[in-house]
Parts: sequence; C-alpha cells; structure tokens
Amino acid sequence: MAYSTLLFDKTDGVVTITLNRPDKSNAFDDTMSKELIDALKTIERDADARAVVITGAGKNFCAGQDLSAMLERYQVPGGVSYAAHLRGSYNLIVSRLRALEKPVIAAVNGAAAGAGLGLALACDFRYASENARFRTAFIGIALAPDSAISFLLPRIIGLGRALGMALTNELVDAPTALQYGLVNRVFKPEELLPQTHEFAAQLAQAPTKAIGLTKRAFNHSFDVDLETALENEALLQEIAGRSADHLEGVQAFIEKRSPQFKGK
Ligand code: T3D
Repeated sequence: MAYSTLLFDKTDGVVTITLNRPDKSNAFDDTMSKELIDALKTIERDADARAVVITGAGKNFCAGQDLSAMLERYQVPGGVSYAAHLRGSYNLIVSRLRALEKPVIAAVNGAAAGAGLGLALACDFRYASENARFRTAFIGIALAPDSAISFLLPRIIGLGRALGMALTNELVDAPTALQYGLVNRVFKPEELLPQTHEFAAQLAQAPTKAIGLTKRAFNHSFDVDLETALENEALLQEIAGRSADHLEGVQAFIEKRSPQFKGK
C-alpha cells in the first residue's frame, strides 16, 4: 500500500514510520489512522522487521485527532458516533502496538497531545527531544480520555500525576517528563533520531522472540492475580526456552563470546 500521510522506511531490520502531516502537527485524520494500522499489520507479518521507530515530520510529534476533521463530523446528517470512530481507529492502533511482538520506540520530536500522547504511551520506549512536550488535551475540548490514556498514563507515571495532567491540560516539558518517568531519555533535537536509530539497531539484533514474549507477559500481568501471572510466565518460558536464540545465548555465554541472535 502506498501511503499519503506516512513515510515508511525499512533499513537493516529497523522500520521507521514518520507521521507526515506537518502543517497539522501530524494530527490524525481517517487516512492517517488507516495507513498506520496497515503499516503495523505489514510489520507484524515481516519477520525481517525486528524493531520499529515512530516519529513525526516537522516540529511536532502528533497533535492527536485532527480537530478540523472532527468539526466536519457535525456536517454529517445524524452525526458521527465517537465510540464507533475510536473502535475503528485509535483502539486498533493502540491494541496492535501493545500486541506487536517487536520493540517499538517513539522518537518524540515535539508536542504529543491527545491521541498523539496515547500513541507515544503505547510504544515500549519514549525517546524525547528537548523540544518534546506532552498534553492529554481532551479536557481542553471537553472530552474524556481515549487512546488508552486512562489505562497507560497512570500506570507509567502514577495516578496523581496522570490526573494532574488530565484535569489541568498542563503542557509537560521534556525535563519534567523525564522526572515523571514519562520518557526514557531526552536528547538535543539534532541527536534524537541518530540516538534512537542506534538504539533501534541494537534492538533489531536482540532475541526478537524473547522480546515479544516479554511484552506478552507484561501486558498480561495487568489483568490477573499473582498465581495466574506465575503460570503465564511458565507457559511463555516454555516457548522461549525452545527458541534457537535461547540456545545461542547460553552457548555464547559459556563460550565467552557475543551472541548472534536471529530473532527465532
Ligand atoms: O472520536 C474521536 O475522534 C475522539 C478522539 C479524540 C482524540 C484526540 O486526540 S482529542 C485531542 C485533539 N488534540 C488537541 O486538542 C491538541 C490541540 N493542539 C495543541 O494543543 C497544540 O497545537 C500542540 C500542543 C499540539 C502544539 O502546540 P504548538 O504551539 O507547538 O503548535 P501550534 O501553533 O498550536 O500548532 C501548529 C499547527 O498545528 C497549527 O496550524 P497553523 O495555525 O500553523 O495552520 C495548528 O492549528 C495545527 N494543529 C495543532 N493541533 C491540531 C492542529 N490541527 C488540527 N488538529 C489538531 N489537533
């Protein structure tokens, strides 16, 4: 599929998706949602894609829902269901990202707001430019949170800080985001993409199957009690323990050399 709102590049096992509506701060219209869902499906199916970077073109990362597109819904006779729109767009994007059994890094180059914040939270790592800023945005237009922000934000930064962001619409700067644990690292703007790609290249050489199983275990742990989590870990370890990369990792340790993981 040729994309009109995304740039898609695959180099040495690292896929870089660039949200490419810079004049709209990379806000989501329906085309961009559909294209991002398609890109994630492509990555799921491609065994050679072993790490993913998501970033934004221009000065911002992603401003969430395109508000001009939202306003156009009022022209549709009978209106447009917000719930149906979420089920067909952000819910699919967030679910796919959390279920993707490959590491995903958000390279947050500027503002991440609304569903754009949700997108960054759904990634496994958030690398940020000193120019990055984070805003829940929903309360600013009298909406409640979506895109899993009510689920992921309190889990990442704690309930008090999450509610503070959500109720005040505060624009959190990069140093504060680092202090909150909202981002993993902060870089000078010109260093963000080189540093992110260097990290992604390392991840693309890591044991992808074990990374996928680790994501699966952490996702599952939110929903269950301790005994269920322990049993799930046992089942996932059964899978990891039979992988070629596991044997390679143990052999490499014994032979005092670096492992050569193939992602299998
Ligand atoms: O069913 C459903 O769809 C419900 C789902 C909702 C999901 C949501 O995401 S709701 C929340 C929507 N997002 C917002 O409310 C964010 C609004 N934007 C902002 O808070 C700020 O613009 C930013 C913090 C994102 C960036 O600030 P700044 O100072 O860096 O840039 P700016 O000057 O405000 O914006 C730059 C341009 O981007 C500007 O266009 P212009 O004037 O240069 O032609 C601005 O209008 C445009 N832009 C920013 N956000 C959006 C947008 N255009 C369309 N939609 C936007 N959300």
